[in-house]
Amino acid sequence: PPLTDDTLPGVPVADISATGPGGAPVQQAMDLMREHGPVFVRRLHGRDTLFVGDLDLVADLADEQRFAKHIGPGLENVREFAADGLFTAYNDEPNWAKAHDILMPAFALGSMRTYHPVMLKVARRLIASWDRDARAGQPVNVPDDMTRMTLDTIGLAGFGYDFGSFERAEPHPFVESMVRCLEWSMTRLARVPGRDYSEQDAAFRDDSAYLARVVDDVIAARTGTDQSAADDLLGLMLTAEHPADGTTLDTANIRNQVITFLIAGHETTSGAMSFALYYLAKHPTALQLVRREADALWGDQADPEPTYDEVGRLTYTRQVLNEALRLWPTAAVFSRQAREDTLLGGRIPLRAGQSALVLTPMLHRQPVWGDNPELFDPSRFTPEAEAERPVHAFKPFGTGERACIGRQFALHEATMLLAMLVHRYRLNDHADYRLTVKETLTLKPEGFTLALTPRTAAD
Ligand code: MNH
Repeated sequence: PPLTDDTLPGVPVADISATGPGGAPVQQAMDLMREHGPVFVRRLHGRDTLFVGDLDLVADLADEQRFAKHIGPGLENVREFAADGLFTAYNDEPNWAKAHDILMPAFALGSMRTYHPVMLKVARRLIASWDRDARAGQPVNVPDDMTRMTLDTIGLAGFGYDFGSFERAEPHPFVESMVRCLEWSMTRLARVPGRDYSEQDAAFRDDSAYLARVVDDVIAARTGTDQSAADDLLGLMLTAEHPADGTTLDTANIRNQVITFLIAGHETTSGAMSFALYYLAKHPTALQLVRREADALWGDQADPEPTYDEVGRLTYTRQVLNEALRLWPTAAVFSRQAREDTLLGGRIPLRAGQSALVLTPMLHRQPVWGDNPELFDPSRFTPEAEAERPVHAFKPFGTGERACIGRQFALHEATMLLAMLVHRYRLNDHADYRLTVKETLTLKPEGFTLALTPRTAAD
């Protein structure tokens, strides 16, 4: 039964049926939370969603004994094209634990050494493209190019497959189909009962069939070759045996995992790098500090060759990325469900199976972040500041055993690229850009462009 006022004493209800969630449901929920406080129920055509941003309540939801990941309506929609891949698998679906156990070693910090050369190679593609644009006096579209870069990186590093995104004027069709699938997943949540959506659904089925075809190509390019056992993600998926029972992943599940990694592995990371560049373009002091850090490693080398260990020394650059992920965590919500009847925060009664949606951007603006949470300030992420802050105050990668498996991958790729770009270019905010955040399940700064000039020795 839907939640009602009575079942959640003291929790305000915001009914949005008149307007619907619109094209920016995350930002709408942020506004509602500013209005109603850090826990509220959003009601849409009689369907209720409990939104939580309050630190103590989120800390409670992070208790793995009492709560677990919930596949809510949004992820049920994503399941239509990612099925039992890691991101959308149910907790008790055997393929979740199996794939998790098989793939975890590929995401341990040490494995990033293996991916480093590929990440660098793709970073150089981006730089070659930006050099051409800079010479032509042509501004660059930041989120588009970040997406080219992250898609090529996960394709090559994970699956030995080259999307060649920088050789295309338009995004790779895989990206366009994927974005439409994500948009379908999001807008399907806003449907008005009784209306006809068969056209949208037919277009969605075409797109998801296309994603599956691309992925079958990616897999076919590898099976039966001497590369099938290569030590990347696809190699593990095709050959690694589960430590407990010696079985391998089945073919259908491998396809679902490849779709999952191609999507999860690039959308969120490209958004995070785009927001970080946006803040750097607007904050000269932070930019200066990143530049100093990069210059300390690479001086005036025209084409530095960052090493794996150097990326670990880019600590301020990493702080910038964390601060961008604080203000705009690019996967902005995650859902938790009660394992048993319980009292959330000791006061909100939830029955077994009932769920709550953590609204991460608002968690990241709670009083624990000080009295000016909207201010971009990377010094919030010095080791000293982090040691003093409650652990659950920062959750851009989710929580518990279903937290992001690709976190180190994303952070390594993004930290290296940001430092390389700041080392090489002056970032001119030529259009005096005003932030508008585009939502397609993930978040991006829409239409953000920069004009670049190569740095000279005097800069
Ligand atoms: Mn990622 C889960 C955010 C980069 C692959 N990711 C999650 C979750 C969040 C998240 C939040 C948890 C969702 C939930 O609880 O329902 N991920 C991010 C962000 C970035 C990111 C903000 C970049 C910045 N993610 C990546 C990269 C990869 C990846 C890169 C792969 C290379 N993420 C995953 C997978 C899961 C996940 C796979 C699901 C893990 C599981 O449930 O076992």
